[in-house]
Amino acid sequence: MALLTPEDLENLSSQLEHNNEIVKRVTGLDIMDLCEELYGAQPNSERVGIIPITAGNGIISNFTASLLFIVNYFGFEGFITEHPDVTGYYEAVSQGADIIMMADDHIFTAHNLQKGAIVSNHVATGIIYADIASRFLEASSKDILVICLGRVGYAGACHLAEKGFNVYACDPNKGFLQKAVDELGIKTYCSDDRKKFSMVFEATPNADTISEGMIEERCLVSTPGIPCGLPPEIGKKYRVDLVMEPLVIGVASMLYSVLRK
Ligand code: PYL
Ligand code: MG
Repeated sequence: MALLTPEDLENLSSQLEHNNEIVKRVTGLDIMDLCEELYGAQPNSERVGIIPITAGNGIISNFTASLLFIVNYFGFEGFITEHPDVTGYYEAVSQGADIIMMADDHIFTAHNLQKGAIVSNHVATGIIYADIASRFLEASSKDILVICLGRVGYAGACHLAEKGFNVYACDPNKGFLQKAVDELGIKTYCSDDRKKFSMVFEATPNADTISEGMIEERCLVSTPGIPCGLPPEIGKKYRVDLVMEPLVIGVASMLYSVLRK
């Protein structure tokens, strides 16, 4: 998994405000309302213990501070433990954390100690970015394109299939694609189909994965991907709205997701 860099997390607040305006305009809901509708739950100042983890590549300098900003923005009561790792876990639970958040290089998780609910950033991010794409008010049909079926993309495709959308997907890994066809009933998309979409959920760690042949003149692209899969010149040539930021939307989804059992 590609790791965040401190540069990715700079001016998170302005990235949040920018994306919140777009989400509100293209779906009719801001991120907070969308999370409430998606998960049927509202925060109530639950205490969230954020634990720095030194495993693997170690601490990302502004990662836990970014989580603290996000947790408090969405109406929880966050705190960062003084110590990392196991000592930090003990500290968080001792200080009455309802929810624990921590990340090594493979899994970033939120665990509600009271409800027993647990979620990974991959799943929560896939679900919410796919859900944002599917709520495009100007969509021309219920056809939606999912680009890449990794841990994030597959979770999003699963959510969209459950919501009854006509999910088309592409992935270089034919095994991933076949699994999604067999398990989710999605359709495979290939560029020579010449089919165009007004809703695209992109979940790849690559740039320029979205080509002109894929999108309608008016289109919503929703992606947690770093770097951005939408080439800037295509975004300008067509009336494309882009919802993309590195961490906030995925973390909001994690937090709301564990409010229920
Ligand atoms: C959660 C992000 C989204 C994309 N890649 C994931 C990532 O960068 N994971 C690594 C997070 C490491 C955090 C470090 C710390 O500061 O506690 N262990
Ligand atoms: Mg995000």
